[in-house]
This record gives sequence, C-alpha cells and structure tokens, in this order.
Amino acid sequence: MMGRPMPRRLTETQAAAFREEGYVAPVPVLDPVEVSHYLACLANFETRHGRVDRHKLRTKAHLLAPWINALVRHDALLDAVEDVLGPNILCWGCGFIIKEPGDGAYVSLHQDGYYWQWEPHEQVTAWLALTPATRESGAMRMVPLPVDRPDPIVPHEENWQPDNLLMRGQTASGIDISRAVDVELQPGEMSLHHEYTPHASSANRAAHRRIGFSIQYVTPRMREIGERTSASLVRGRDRFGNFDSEPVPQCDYDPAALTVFEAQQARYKTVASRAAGTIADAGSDDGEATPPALSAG
Ligand SMILES: O=C(O)CCC(=O)C(=O)O
Repeated sequence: MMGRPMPRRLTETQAAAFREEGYVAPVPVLDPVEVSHYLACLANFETRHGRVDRHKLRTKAHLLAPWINALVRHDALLDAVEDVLGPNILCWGCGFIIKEPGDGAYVSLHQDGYYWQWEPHEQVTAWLALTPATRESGAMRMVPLPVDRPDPIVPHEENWQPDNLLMRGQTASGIDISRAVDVELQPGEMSLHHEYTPHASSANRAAHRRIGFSIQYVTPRMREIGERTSASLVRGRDRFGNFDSEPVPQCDYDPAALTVFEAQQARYKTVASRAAGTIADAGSDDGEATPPALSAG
C-alpha cells in the first residue's frame, strides 16, 4: 500500500475489496436523523409534485431540487467516493430507484458500462439505502469480479419487460449468477460499485417501499466519447473541462437547472437506445495520479 493515501472513510480492507471484487458494502454514511430528513424531503417533494414512480427522477435528479443536490454533495458520501476516485470528483447523474411493495419491479443482471461510453473508466456508483434494502425488499446482488480484468464488458441481450427497471431490459450473458452476493443495507448505509460489476435485484416482497438513491460519480479526467455533456463538480477541482458545468437549483424545478436537465434527459435516451461495445482503455498522460482504489494493488 506504499504511496496510497490513508482512506478517509473506507477501511483499507474495503478499499482493496473494491478493486478486487468491484464493489464494497456496507458503508455507513448517514445517521438516523439525516435519513429521516431526506425521507421527509422526498415525502414533501412527492406531495408537491406527485409520486416518484419507477421512471421518474432516474437521471440527473440533482438538477431538480436543492435537497437532492445537497445529498450528492454530502461529505460522508464524498469521503468514501474519494477513497475510490481520488480528491477530484464530479457528479454525472443520480436518481431514486423506488420499488413499491408488490409492484413487481426488478432489475435484470447487467453492467452499467454496457451503455456508458466513457474513458478512462474512473467511475463509481454510490447506492444509498433510505429504507431497508434486504433480500426480501429487493436489495441489489453483485457478482464479485476484479475491476482490472481483460474484456470486462460482456454481451447483453435486450429483452424489454414492463417490470424491468432497465430501459431496454438488457441482460448480461455468460455471467455465473450463482456467484452473486446479496448486498443488504440498512437505512443510511451505501454500497459502491464499478461500472464493470454485474448486478441485479429482485422484486420487493416486503411491506415497505424500498427506496434507494443511486449516484454516478466520475473523475474530471473521465470524458464521454461523442457528444459533450454536463456534470457537477462536487469536490476538488477540474483541470480538464471535459464537461459543461451544471447550475445548482435554488428551488424545485428551478428553470435554469431544468433546461439542463431536460437537454440531458433527451440525450440520455439516445445513448441508452444504442448498444455500446467495449471501449478500449485509452491511458492518458495527463499528470494526474490514477484514483487510489482503481490502481492495481
Ligand atoms: O436499485 C436497484 O435495484 C438497481 C440499481 C442499479 O442497477 C444501479 O444503481 O446501478
């Protein structure tokens, strides 16, 4: 571990597990008072704007309300993300993934990187539980695989199903699902997973809503192939300028932020509708250190 900074929130074991297994959990980040606060914010938001159903608030929700924007900037979340990505962090997107009791919603086995055309692959998804995410309520299941491996993205079959929360019903082939590990989380705990890590989740058979908040963080060095898009600098500095910066909403559906949200939403649909092949890692000589937990041990 020589030369690697001391982790801020993950243990050394957890930071190593992220590299070796592609995910780490549980990471405690919010205390019960904070969990209650964010649940109340969500309840107020739903009272004012309608229930957050399975297709609403799924991408760049941080542009829609000040409290969502504050959550993606929460220090405890960012400390853990910093242990994986290093000190400079952008929030690319986020969304609520809510499974109502008995609604049948599930997520097929997939890799996030199947659609994302990003390089280098300096990305992590933080998935925060606001209610218990258990085997019964439809917690995520991860297939442990090292981040650093040849040909990490496998072919996906596309088979749209109404209850599948994935837009095209993409399902990874050739992955041994029997190796999947249940990632059960209590409210206030989160998991971190890399875009190469295969994961899935089953329907909610519990009596409560399973409320998860999924945030995609990237380093400023990361860029999207093709169209230029936007992201929010949430920690450190951005010496690369690969993304347009995003406004911070001052109220729900602040018009300035909503314009950016809608433009990105339209683009996201286009990206998600074309299957991505594996993108070769293009090592860049930019003088910025490789993120701590993404560098080989
Ligand atoms: O919420 C779920 O069950 C799945 C979430 C997911 O696939 C993700 O955040 O990448």
